[in-house]
Amino acid sequence: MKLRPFILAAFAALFAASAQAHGSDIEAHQAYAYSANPASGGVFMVIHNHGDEDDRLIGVRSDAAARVEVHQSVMQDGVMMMSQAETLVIPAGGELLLERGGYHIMFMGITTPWQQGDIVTVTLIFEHAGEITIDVPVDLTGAMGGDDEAHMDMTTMDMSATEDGASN
Ligand SMILES: [Cu+2]
Repeated sequence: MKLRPFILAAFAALFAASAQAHGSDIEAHQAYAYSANPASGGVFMVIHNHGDEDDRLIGVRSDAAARVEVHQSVMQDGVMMMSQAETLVIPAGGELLLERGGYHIMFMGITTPWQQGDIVTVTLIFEHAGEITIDVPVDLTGAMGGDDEAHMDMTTMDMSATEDGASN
């Protein structure tokens, strides 16, 4: 007789947890992980907010690297620089793009070097939606962001070419 309310409470807690996850307005699409070297890499995706309230990405977490941060890439004097991004808003009914050359989830000190087809598990922490954990496939083919790399290389080459030209 004394046990019953206890069991009911446990079931209620379980039910509440799963209901919350299913009722989330936040959805991640087209996620992929890319690394150009064994030590660091990025995770990219489109985050949709199907709700009618703005949400914010307030943190990221993963066991796949020593440090995981939300970064922003910006072009500064022809050089691609990265800095830790402030809290990112996913507008109501809108989306947030994490892409090469823009916002991305940065993995520094990768635990095991990423191989094509590997899965990187990352937890996104949202102000309203809470924590959402997704399994992201590693795609080293660079199909989506190969352009960015090419632009970066070209920019560097153009810069040195200009400098050479000026000194001649
Ligand atoms: Cu970065």
